Amino acid sequence: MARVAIVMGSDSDLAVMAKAIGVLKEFGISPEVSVASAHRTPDKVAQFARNAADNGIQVIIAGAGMAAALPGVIAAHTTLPVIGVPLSGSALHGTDALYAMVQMPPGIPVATVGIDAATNAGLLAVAVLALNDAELAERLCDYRAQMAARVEKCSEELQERL
Ligand code: RP5
Repeated sequence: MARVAIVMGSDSDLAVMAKAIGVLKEFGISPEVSVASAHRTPDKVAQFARNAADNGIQVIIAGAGMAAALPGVIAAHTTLPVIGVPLSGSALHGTDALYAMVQMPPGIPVATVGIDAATNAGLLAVAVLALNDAELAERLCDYRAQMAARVEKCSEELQERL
């Protein structure tokens, strides 16, 4: 049973949202992935969100572009944590989606990551799950340590090149 659900407003969002799928898989988490639109398929979105907790979902990642209502509408129908990924493929380069997601009214929060920052959305979902999963928490610490080691290596190599 999937613990994380990834929803995107269109299949045109997949290229970016694949980064969230990829990082979750690095942690051994297979997300449930679907396309649903707050504007084009509103009933599907509401039904998905209302049933998500009963279906074993613990965190929802929702990516959308333009007037990106998707994560907010999902959050309106569930108390599960919702992570929003604003996507850039619009005339406003994702600032429209960013504002739509981050400016939620008090009471219905969406944890909004940066424009196209689907990797961070995946990592935030891992962090939420890690609260009740010691093995995952350890893997998250290892991930951070590896990242720090890569930065150190880059720094040393840069110094050698100068
Ligand atoms: C949004 O409109 C989707 O999330 C997508 O980012 C954007 C364009 O969708 P398509 O016209 O490519 O289906 O709802």
